[in-house]
Amino acid sequence: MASLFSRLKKGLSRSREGLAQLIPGSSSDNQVTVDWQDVEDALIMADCGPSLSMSVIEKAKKNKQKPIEGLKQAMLERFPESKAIHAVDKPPFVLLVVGVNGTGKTTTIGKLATMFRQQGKSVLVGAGDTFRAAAVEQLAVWVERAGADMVRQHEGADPAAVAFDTVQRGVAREYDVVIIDTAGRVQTDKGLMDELAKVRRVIGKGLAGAPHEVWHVVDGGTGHNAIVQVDKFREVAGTTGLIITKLDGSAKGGIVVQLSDTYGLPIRYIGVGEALEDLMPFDAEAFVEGLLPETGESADNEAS
Ligand SMILES: Nc1nc2c(ncn2[C@@H]2O[C@H](COP(=O)(O)OP(=O)(O)O)[C@@H](O)[C@H]2O)c(=O)[nH]1
Ligand SMILES: [Mg+2]
Repeated sequence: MASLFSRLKKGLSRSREGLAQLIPGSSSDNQVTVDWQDVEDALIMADCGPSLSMSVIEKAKKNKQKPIEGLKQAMLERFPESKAIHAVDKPPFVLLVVGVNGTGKTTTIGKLATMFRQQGKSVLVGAGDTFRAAAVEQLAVWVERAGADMVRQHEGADPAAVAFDTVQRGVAREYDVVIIDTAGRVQTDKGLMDELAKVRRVIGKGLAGAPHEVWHVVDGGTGHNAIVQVDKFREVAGTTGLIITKLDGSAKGGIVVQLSDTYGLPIRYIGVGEALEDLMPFDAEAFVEGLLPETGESADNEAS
């Protein structure tokens, strides 16, 4: 876990280092002068969004701690209270994974399947991205590595039919966890979004009350468009949680705070790399620690 956190920190380093120049965290007194306008601009550049950045700064200014502590606290308050993942009385737990193309859905499903297998659970994955044969093959590789099983049909098959089959088999064979992959789609494509609504509906016909969770995978580097995507998918697919990927890369990170603040949706996991183990359960405190400069860390000793 320590190494995953260091990957996150590395990914967020640009934002953090920029902020470290502006907030002299090492200064032990709380009278130190901070140009809050500059800090606000830096938060906006880190994708925190103008209105969130403004209100966080207002709050931080009033906090009576060291500026950096005040800012951390103000930011932490923007995350919804943690909410347990829907527990099922009787397996399978059915998870639907949605999001636009290339955000990391299939990779994340491989990571999740691995995690569930490590917890000793049986896992069945439905290859709901039937548009390209390559997509099914990619998923098959992950599923095999994870030691999970998969339901697939021919290329071009109806994704709703695949989802239905997967859930039915998951129930019949008493799997602990069923995960349904879907094809990427842009939120503006009505036909594809309608199809996603159908996938969701049909899953409920396979098992009443399913899907128990719908996780929207968002690329952490998407910027403001992520806000629009989350809104649209929420409406069509009934999103219950978010996964933000690629936070090891050039992501600015503030989008994580903005998304959870805007929709009050829990962030379940974050992706910090392409390998099976590069998935971290989301922890708001650890995240804010990674995004903002360390207490006691000044612009000078950050330079190394
Ligand atoms: N650096 C990095 N790359 C990722 C992460 N998650 C996924 N990817 C990469 O993003 C690309 C698209 O992933 P894929 O799972 O096929 O996306 P999908 O179209 O949503 O299913 C692949 O090259 C993945 O290796 C992550 O957390 N970090
Ligand atoms: Mg995919």
